[in-house]
Amino acid sequence: MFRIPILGRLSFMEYQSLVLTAIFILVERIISFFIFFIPVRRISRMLSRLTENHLHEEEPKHPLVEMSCFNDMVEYWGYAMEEHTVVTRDGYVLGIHRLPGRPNEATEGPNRPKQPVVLLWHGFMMSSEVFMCVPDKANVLPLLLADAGYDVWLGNSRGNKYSYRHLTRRTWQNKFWDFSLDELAMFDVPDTVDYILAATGVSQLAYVGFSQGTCQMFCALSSNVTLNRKVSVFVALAPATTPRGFDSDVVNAMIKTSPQVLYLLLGRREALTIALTWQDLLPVEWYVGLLDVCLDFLFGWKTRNISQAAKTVCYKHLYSFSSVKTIVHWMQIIRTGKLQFYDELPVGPSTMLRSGHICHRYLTRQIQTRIALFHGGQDSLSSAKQLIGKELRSPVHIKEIPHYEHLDFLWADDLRETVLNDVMYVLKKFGSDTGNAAPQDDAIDLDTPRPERVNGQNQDQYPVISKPIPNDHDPSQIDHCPELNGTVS
Ligand SMILES: *[C@@H]1O[C@H](CO)[C@@H](O)[C@H](O)[C@H]1NC(C)=O
Ligand SMILES: *[C@@H]1O[C@H](CO)[C@@H](O)[C@H](O)[C@H]1NC(C)=O
Ligand SMILES: CC(=O)N[C@H]1CO[C@H](CO)[C@@H](O)[C@@H]1O
Repeated sequence: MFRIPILGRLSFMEYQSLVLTAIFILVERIISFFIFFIPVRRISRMLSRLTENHLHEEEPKHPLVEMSCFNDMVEYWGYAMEEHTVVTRDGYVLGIHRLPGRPNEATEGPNRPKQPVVLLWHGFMMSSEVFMCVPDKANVLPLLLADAGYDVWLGNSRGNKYSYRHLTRRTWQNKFWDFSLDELAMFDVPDTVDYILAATGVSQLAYVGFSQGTCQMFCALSSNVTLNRKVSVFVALAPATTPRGFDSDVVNAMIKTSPQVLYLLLGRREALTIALTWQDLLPVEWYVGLLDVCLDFLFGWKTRNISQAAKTVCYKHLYSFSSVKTIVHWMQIIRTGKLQFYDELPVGPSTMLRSGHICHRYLTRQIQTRIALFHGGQDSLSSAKQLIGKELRSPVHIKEIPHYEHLDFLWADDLRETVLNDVMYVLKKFGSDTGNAAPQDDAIDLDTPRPERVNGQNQDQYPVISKPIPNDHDPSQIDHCPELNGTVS
């Protein structure tokens, strides 16, 4: 059969879908080119009026719908916030956010008590907004944590809305976007952790990641021994390390192609900026509908557990910039089924080259930090099964929510009862051994029936634990990996 050099690994069917994808992307490029010249706001308003005629009794919109940045959202809830900049060792300038405490609480001055610190990190092509934009206050994790007495920090990966800067590279240059998951794990995560520890004066922090936010931490912890000592507990929401792929055949065909083809289709810089154009152009109801269709097409998610009201607010905060190289890296991971470094070798028919080539893996079994996993039964991207099975040593807490898909871990209506209460419990139990402070007991008000307190020792009777927690992370139960012997005390 006739085979084309780079696309040689594709069957004719896959080749067809790839061509369709190319045409689709080309058409989008053309549309966005023209949209660039026309007044987007006017068209958007026109379209809105069109839809309003259809919806007679329109509900008043939540004020958060109109807010386009993190600061406004925090202000809306009446909390204090700070902005900090982390300069990574390779020169990227990351904008990170901090909620230092409860509303109207004195957060300045030398008398400020040391609080336990928690760092939240968003997923792929997102920003820290995804944690803040939830319209139902009971489900806003940063606020819950701030109320409970934590010093809450939110990270932003390089290239996204809040980290769109580099000391010397410019965002229109290809080299600005020359980063994959490796750089997130090697620079963004450890450098942010170091910055926060220096700023707060504590020796350890707790980390809560969502999706790619978990993947980058798994990579960082398995390749950096020092970091293991600086993270007290790592809470992984919807962990994704080796996702099994997409629902759509077109996209699966893209996975099989070589990086060259993806770079050809998507360019070498920011990925899918078109999403922002659609977001500005379409009335919010249409945009929500469009995104629902896309999520169903790509991943088979039905998003039934996220209310329409939550979608109207949250979907507007779903997309932020990332690099095409990160997409390519994810595709490589999906194709090989292994959590590995970005593979620089062009994958082609040249099997000769491959025998002399190995792609390094991130060995998650080496991780010493305590890990808690929260995963969904309906989540097509979840890698919890592999992680629990053999990729991790005993996690300290595992909970499966059978009806949850990926995004439910951010925005589901019953998030508080199913996930957040448990997260608070895990953080309280494992996340505060800073040697300096523990969250004040009375401050944690979870609206759930709490067991009677006996001499202040009630922690172990807390409700809703799906798997018994092994008695504090006992190091003797761990089979030490030879590489790490003696390095971690
Ligand atoms: C490992 O992590 C530590 C702590 O965050 C950081 O200071 C150090 O630079 C990292 N090392 C490497 C090689 O990335
Ligand atoms: C690693 O440490 C364990 C326990 O301290 C010890 O039994 C084992 O022999 C060590 N392995 C190596 C390769 O040093
Ligand atoms: C409350 C609610 O709508 N729950 C739904 C969550 O999603 C599952 C399937 O994905 C549905 O069966 C539930 O009804």
